[in-house]
Amino acid sequence: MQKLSLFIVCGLLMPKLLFAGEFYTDFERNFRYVVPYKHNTTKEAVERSDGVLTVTIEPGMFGASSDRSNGKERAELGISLSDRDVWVRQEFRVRAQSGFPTNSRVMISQIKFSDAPKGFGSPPIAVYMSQGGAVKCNDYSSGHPSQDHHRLRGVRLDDGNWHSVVMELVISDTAGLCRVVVDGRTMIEMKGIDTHQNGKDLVGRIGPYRDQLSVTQVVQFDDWKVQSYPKLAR
Ligand SMILES: [Ca+2]
Repeated sequence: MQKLSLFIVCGLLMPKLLFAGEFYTDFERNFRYVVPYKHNTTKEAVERSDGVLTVTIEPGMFGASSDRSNGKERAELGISLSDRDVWVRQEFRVRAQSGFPTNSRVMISQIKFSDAPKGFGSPPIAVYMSQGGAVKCNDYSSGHPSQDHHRLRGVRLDDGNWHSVVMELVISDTAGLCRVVVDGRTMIEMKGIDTHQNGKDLVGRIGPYRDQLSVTQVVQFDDWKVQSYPKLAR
């Protein structure tokens, strides 16, 4: 509570310096999101009913201009975050409905800067439903993305049950943090790293992004929450 009070006071004193934001939907009603690429495959892929978001990704859903030539397909939803924010948290519940298991790469969530410099396209944090579930953190300190990417242990994200995912990121050139917690267990954690992708707009994203496949995959989401706060407030 003390930290919260401090934050509110700081927010009043320095509203331009200290931006804080929070987005939440339980998918019971319509909500606003951004499509963080050119062609709106998302509109075609998403359906909201019974308080759950269902995303159906089909062959040929090329979202970004380069997807067709790069052999990628996607149907993502994004929440824009202030680039002044240094601490970002994205959480949701997710379950596989069909098209799994697969070893072909299927990302289901990432936090990413748009327009990152060439060679910096790999996001600082990502979660996959392929390989039974996997996580990734990137450290850019060497001048290129250096990743720790590994499969989840002790849980399968693609087993058809609901799973909770919490992604935390501190954006920093030297003191960054990347952490993913699944069903209450920390699956990856990197501290003191360079998480700054040096792009333009920071966006929290859910929805499949995959290497091109000939099968349809269905993934459901619920309780999507995105928060961003200045590090000082924590
Ligand atoms: Ca719900």
